[in-house]
Amino acid sequence: MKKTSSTLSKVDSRDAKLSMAHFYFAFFALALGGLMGLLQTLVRSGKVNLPGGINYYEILTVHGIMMGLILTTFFIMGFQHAAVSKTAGTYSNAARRTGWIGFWAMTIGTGMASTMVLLNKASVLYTFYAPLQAHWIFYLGLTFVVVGSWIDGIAQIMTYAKWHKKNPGKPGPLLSFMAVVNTTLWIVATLGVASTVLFQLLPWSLGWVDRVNVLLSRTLFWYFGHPLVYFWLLPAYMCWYTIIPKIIGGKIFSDTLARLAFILLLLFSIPVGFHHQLTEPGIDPAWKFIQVILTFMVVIPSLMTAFALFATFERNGRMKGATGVMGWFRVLPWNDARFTVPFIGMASFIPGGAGGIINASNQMDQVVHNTIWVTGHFHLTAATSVVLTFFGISYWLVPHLTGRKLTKSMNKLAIIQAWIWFVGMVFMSGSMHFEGLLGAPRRSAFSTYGGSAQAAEWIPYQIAQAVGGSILFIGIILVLIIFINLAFFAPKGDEEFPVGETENPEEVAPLIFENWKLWIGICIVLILFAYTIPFIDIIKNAPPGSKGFKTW
Ligand code: HAS
Ligand code: CU
Repeated sequence: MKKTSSTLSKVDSRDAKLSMAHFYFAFFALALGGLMGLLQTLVRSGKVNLPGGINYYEILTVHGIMMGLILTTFFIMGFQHAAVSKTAGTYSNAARRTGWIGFWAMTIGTGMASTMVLLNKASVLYTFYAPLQAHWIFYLGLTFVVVGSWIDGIAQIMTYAKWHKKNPGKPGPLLSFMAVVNTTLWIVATLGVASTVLFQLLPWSLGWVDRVNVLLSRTLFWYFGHPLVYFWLLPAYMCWYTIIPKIIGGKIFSDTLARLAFILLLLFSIPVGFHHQLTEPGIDPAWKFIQVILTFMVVIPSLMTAFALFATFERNGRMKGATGVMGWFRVLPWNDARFTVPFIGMASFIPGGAGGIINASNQMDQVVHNTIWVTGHFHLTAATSVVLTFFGISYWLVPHLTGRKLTKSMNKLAIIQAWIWFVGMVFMSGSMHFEGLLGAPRRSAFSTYGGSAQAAEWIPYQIAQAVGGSILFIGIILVLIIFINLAFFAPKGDEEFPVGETENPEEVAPLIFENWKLWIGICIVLILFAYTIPFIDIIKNAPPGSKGFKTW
C-alpha cells in the first residue's frame, strides 16, 4: 500500500496503547458515574427510594468523583498524550514509561478512593469539604490520582522539550503547546488540593490531629477548584480551535490568538477561587471583590475564543459561497459526527458561560449560591460543552488509535447520541436552573426537605430532571456502545487525526509564548497577590483549637 501522509502521521502504536489505556478507564468511569446520576434524579423526584438503605450521599459522591474527577482526568491525559505524540513526535521510551507510571498511579489511587466511597466510608461528595470526614485511604487514593496525573503530564512536557531541542528558535506545534499549557495549569492548581489533603485532611482522618481549620481547607480546595474546571475546558478548546477547522474544511483563524487565549487562561484561572466562597464568612470582602474582578478577566479569553470560532465559521462559509448573516451555518457538515457532536457542546457554552457570569456577579450569586441552579450551570458547561466535545473527539480518535474506521452507521448513531444528550440536558439542566431560582437546595437528599411547604413548588422541576436524567442515561448507553464498537469491532482502516492549519501560512506565533519562566512567574505573582493576605487572615483568625501547626 502506498503510504499517504495521513498514514505516515499516525500516532505511534506504542503511544496509542498508552492513550487507549486512559480511555478504557475514562469510559468505565462514565458508565458507573452515569448509573449513579440516573439514580439521583430518580430519588430527587420523590418517586423512588434507594434499595437496601443505600445512602443518597454515597451515590452522589460516586457520581461526582467518577464524572468530575476520574472520567475527566483520564480522558484529558489520554487525549493530550495522543495530541502531543501526533504533533510533537513519537514519545521517547523514557517519556512513554513515565506516562505508564502516571497511568498506574492514577489507577491505583482511583481504586483506593472508590473502594472507600463504595463502602460508604467516604460519602463526602466530590468537594470533600471538612468537617465531613472520609477514611484516610480515600484521601491517600486521591493523592495518588493527583500525583499520577503530574507524572502523566511530565511525559508530555518531556516530549515537548525534545521537540524544542530539535527545532531551536521556533514556536512549538499549536496542539502540543496547548496541551502543555493545560498540564502547567493543572500542576499549579493541584498544589492547593494536595496541600489540604496532605497537611490537613489526611492527618486529621488518621487521628493525628483532632481539628482542622475548615476555612483554610475550603480555600485551598477552591484555589484548585476553579482551575479544575478550566483543566476540563481547555482540551475542549483544543478541539474547537485546531480540530474543528480541519473537519469543516476551513482554517484556524489565528494561531497567535489561540496561544494568547491559552496563556491568559493559565494566568487568570487560579487567583479566582473566592468566587466559589462569596457567601462564606471569614474572608475579607475587599479580597472577594478583587477576585471577582480577576474572574471577569478570565472571561476575556473565552470571549476571544467565541470570536475566533465565529470568524472560522464565517470565513469558511464565505469561501464556500455562503451569503447573509447566517449563511455560514448552512454549509457546515451536519452529517459528520466529528463536527456536529462538539458543535452542540460549543453552542451550549453560550448559555453555560452566561450562567457563569451570573454566578460570578456577587449580588446575583447571593440568589443562586448553594441552590440547584449551580448544578444546572455545571451540567451545561462540564456535562454538555466539555463532555460532548470529549465524545466528539473519541469518535475519531479511538478508531485512529485502534487502527479502525468510524463507519457510517456509527457516525449516524453518534449524531443521534448527541441530540439525545442535548434534549436530556435541556430538561435536566434547564429545570435545575428554574428550580434553583425558586430556592431549591443542591446536594440535599429529598428526605431532608421533601415534606416542606416549598418542596411542593419544586417537585414538577424535579420530575423534569428525572425525565432528563433518564434520557441522558440512554445517551450514556449509546456512547458506550459506540466506544466499544470503535475500540474492538469496527472494520480495520485508517481514521484521520484531523489537525487544522492557520489561515495565513506565513503566520509565525511570537516566541514570547514559549517564555515559560515569564508566564509561570506572572502566574505566581498573581496567586501571591490574590491569596497571601487572605491566607494570613484565615490562619491568624482561626477559631480556638484550630490554630497552629499541630491542628492544621
Ligand atoms: Fe462555573 C460554579 C463562574 C465557566 C464548572 N462552575 C461552578 C461549578 C462547576 C463549574 C463544576 O463565579 C460548581 C462547583 C461546586 O461544586 O460548587 N464559571 C464561572 C464563570 C465561567 C465559568 C465566570 N464553570 C465554567 C466552566 C465549567 C464550570 C467552563 C466547567 C467546564 N462557576 C462560576 C461561579 C461559580 C461556578 C461563580 C460558583 C457559584 C456558587 O455560588 O457556588 C466563565 O469562564 C464562562 C466564560 C464563557 C463564556 C462563553 C464563551 C462561548 C464560547 C462558545 C462560542 C460558540 C460558538 C458556536 C462559536 C463567556 C466560547 C455558535 C453556535 C451557534 C448556534 C450560534
Ligand atoms: Cu469557578
